[in-house]
Amino acid sequence: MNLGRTPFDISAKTHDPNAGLRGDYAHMAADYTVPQDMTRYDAAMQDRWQRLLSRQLELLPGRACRDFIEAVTLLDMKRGIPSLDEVNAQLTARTRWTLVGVPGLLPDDVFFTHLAHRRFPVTVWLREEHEFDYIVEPDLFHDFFGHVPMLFTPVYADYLQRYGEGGLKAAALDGLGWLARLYWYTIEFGLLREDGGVRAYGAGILSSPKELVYAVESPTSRRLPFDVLEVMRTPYLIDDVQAQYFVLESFPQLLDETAPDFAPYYRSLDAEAAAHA
Ligand code: HBI
Ligand code: FE
Repeated sequence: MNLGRTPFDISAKTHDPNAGLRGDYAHMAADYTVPQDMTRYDAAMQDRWQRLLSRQLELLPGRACRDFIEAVTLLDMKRGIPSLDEVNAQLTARTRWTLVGVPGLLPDDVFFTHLAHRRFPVTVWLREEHEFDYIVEPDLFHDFFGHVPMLFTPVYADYLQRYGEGGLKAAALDGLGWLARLYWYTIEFGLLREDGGVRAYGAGILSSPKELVYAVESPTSRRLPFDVLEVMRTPYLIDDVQAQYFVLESFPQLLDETAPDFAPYYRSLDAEAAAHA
């Protein structure tokens, strides 16, 4: 059952899959990649990058998971807007992932294909000043600061490739809506039990000043034990803090619980949804 738009289902916007998106899709390669032109980041953008970065770095201790903080230290993003090629030298050696520049959101099948080949798409443009606190589409800061550090964790890196492979299968089983929820509640808004508390590993949480505090510390945020089927049953909000979060006991749990083939999950979820229709 298609539950409607996945958060970034750009093909749903118009017949032209890239209409209404702000990136420059005119000069991309067949796989939607574009070169990252470091000369286009002017002084204002570099300054904005430093302010976005400083604000998040201050919030990380006690809220971001250990692996994320270790990778952020290694990446040393205060040197300025990172060059994907430079980071690839470290990343590829560590987990065989490669960062590729993209103009922005990609059609699901293109996105999944990159992940399935251990290529992470990173948006090459940075948000405008008026979007400092909130941006609808993922920009360079969300993608790089939020997503890239976790790619240095082998188990997470394997899960992300598995997710891409699963996405290509889900498309054939009409299970994209269910699978998008797994993406949302792990890769974007996942929490991990660590050091007797809860820490964030999801990019959407880690790149948001408000949500990083809310998800990890707020007494009103609901934190549920991670369960794949329960995650797939749970709709999500795109433009507000989440009504609930799912907490992993460990990263290996993520890999183990998503090892089975999801086709039976999709069938039972479709049946449940039909029964409640
Ligand atoms: N494209 N560049 C980019 N980044 C994403 O995070 C992304 C995407 N396309 C589709 C998508 N995410 C979601 O639909 C996932 O559920 C696949
Ligand atoms: Fe993201």
